Parts: sequence; C-alpha cells; structure tokens
Amino acid sequence: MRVLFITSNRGKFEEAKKYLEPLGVELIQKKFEYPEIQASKLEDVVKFGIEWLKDEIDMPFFIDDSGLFIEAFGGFPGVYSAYIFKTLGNEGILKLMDGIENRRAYFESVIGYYNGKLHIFKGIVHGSIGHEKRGNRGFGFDPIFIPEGFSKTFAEMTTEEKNNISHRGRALSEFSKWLKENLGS
Ligand code: ITT
Ligand code: NA
Repeated sequence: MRVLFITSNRGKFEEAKKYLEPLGVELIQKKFEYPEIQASKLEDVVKFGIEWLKDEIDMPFFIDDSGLFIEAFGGFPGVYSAYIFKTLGNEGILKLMDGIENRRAYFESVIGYYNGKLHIFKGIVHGSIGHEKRGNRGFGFDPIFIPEGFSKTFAEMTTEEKNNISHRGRALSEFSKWLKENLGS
C-alpha cells in the first residue's frame, strides 16, 4: 500500500522509510505546510494538524510531531523543539546545560495516521544530554542525546540501530502492528 508522510524533515522520512518499507508500505514524502498550534502536548499539535490536512489530502497519510524534553528545564524545549533547534541549536542547549548535573532527558514522538479516521501512535526513549556533540548521522538533537543503556549518541548510530530503540522507532512499531492487524497485509 502507498502512504504519504507529510513532513518537511528528511531525517524523519528516512527513518520511517527504513522501518516501513520492509513491511510492504510504499512511503512517499510530501511537504505540505500545516499550522502547528502552540499546544502543551504533542498529541494536541498532531490532532490539530490532522484536522487541518484531512480535507486537503485524498489518500492515507500521517504526520509525526516530536520533541526533546529536558528534566532540568521542566521539559523544555518539548513542544517548542523545532523552534529551539532552529534558533539555539545543539550548541545553545549545551551552553544552557553548562554546570547542570541532572542531564536526564527524553524524546517523544507522536504519529497521527488518517485514513478517514484518526489513529494515534506514540513512542518515548529516555536518556541523557551529553557534554559535547558526537557523531554525524541522524538529524536534529541526535549528536547530543545518549539513550539509556548506551554510550553512543543517536548521531553515532545507524538508522536501524536508532530505530530499534528510539521514540520514533517505537511509535512506528505500534503503527506497523496496527497496520498489519487492520489491513491484513
Ligand atoms: P515536520 O515538518 O515533520 O513538522 P520538524 O523538523 O518541524 O518537521 P517537529 O515540528 O516535530 O519537526 O519538531 C521536532 C524538533 O525536534 C525538530 O527540530 C527535530 O529536529 C527535533 N527532533 C525530532 N525528532 C528527533 C530525533 O529523532 N532526533 C533528533 N532530533 C529530533
Ligand atoms: Na514542524
């Protein structure tokens, strides 16, 4: 089956493609600017985006809204992650974290799939913020995020390694389970 992934983020698309294509899903990236409301939960951003997009698109599609939640900052940047990545970047986060001992953080990804009805899939990965940038794979905050139980950052992992443990990988796993059960493919 063919599914559209509405995203401007090539890194998200590559991860979803690696995950879903072996399961027989032909994934197509489409950039379609949709409003992202300033909600306090990723799920609300996704619901609003889907409501806005659903009349514009005539085939099954999904969006992914994700964020990095840093414990010492009460969950910031969270739903503001895209803006903070563009403005402060990884260097800015590292500077803010200078001298802060509690480096715990998590990534969350919420996928909204629409096929006439909305279906939500979520994934979380816990970890910590490193002391410097490491690795050149992945995207976004990957060079400063070290998942729990590992010494490498996400940017030092292959897409498969990251997908096995990441927030997006977990949301994609729930999504693909659902697809299998509901589409008999
Ligand atoms: P869309 O077009 O799909 O919205 P986006 O990059 O604007 O793409 P978000 O609004 O979900 O995505 O913003 C999430 C931010 O968090 C963005 O800056 C990403 O770079 C970052 N981020 C999300 N998932 C990540 C991951 O797996 N690794 C590193 N950074 C991630
Ligand atoms: Na976005």
